[in-house]
Amino acid sequence: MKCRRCNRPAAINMRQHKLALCEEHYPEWFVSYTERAIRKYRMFGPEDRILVAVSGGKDSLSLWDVLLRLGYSADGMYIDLGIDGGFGYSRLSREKVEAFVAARPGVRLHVVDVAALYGATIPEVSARKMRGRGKPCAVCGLIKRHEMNRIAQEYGYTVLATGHNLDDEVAVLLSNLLHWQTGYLLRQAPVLVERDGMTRKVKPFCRSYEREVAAYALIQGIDYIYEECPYAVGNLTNFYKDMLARIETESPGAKLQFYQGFLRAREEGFFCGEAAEPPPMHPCSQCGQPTTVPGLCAFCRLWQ
Ligand code: Q46
Ligand code: ZN
Ligand code: ZN
Repeated sequence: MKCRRCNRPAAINMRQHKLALCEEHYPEWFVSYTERAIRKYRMFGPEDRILVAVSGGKDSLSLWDVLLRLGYSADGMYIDLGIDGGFGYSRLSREKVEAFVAARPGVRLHVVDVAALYGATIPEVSARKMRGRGKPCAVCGLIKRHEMNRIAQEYGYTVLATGHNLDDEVAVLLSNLLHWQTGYLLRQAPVLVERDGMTRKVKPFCRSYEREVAAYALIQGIDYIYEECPYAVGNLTNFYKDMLARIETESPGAKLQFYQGFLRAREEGFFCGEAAEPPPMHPCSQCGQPTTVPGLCAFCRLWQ
């Protein structure tokens, strides 16, 4: 397989785009493809201050790298969840993020250490709340959302960017459709606009396949943590990803069509009416962050 641009051996063949590119031309294409997604969905502009939520994985570190290459003002934020999993998951992922920053003088990283700040790691607080049953993912998601918005608001960032890729988005979309989670379907979008103390959220890799992001990280020499969070192993999202991968093998481009078709349906008013209106928000009586019910937000109730 030859590179479409220069005829040298291709490093990646993207059947969904009918495009093969070499090690030199692929990163250029990937960066400009991301830039086109940023513009198409009006995610942000050069005047915005962006906070990138980084986990130490390939998606978030590649996103930060791409935004810096494009010249955006982009700082990073890492949340140390205190997860060990027998191999020091949080310690290792934090090391990867810190090495990324050390190699790029002048970039700023915010580190939130959950145990140091609130007195318990994610598995500890979850075990207390769930009385030792189940995975800590619900508690983890709640804490991450709260802390990302808190840092964004406190430091005046106008945009919060996450590294969700197309494979993540279609797995969530399939799950939401299978269960007809209309509330979640309404909120699944490349951009969630800012409102009432909530910073705008964007997903610049929402049209990029996971293997495209992995190829970018590899070619650019971005060192990331290969292991997944130990609590992600065997979860339903990974099951949906496997199913969608089988469909994609038979029908290249199926994931992209599925996602873009969904976004078009939204634009054309497929999801409309009262349910499309987000519920009113109230400031939490303790931390001040927006919450749908007056009084304490779910985060403050958790630690109480
Ligand atoms: S929610 Fe669950 Fe993830 Fe938190 S505990 Fe790990 S798998 S990191 S996206
Ligand atoms: Zn080439
Ligand atoms: Zn609160």
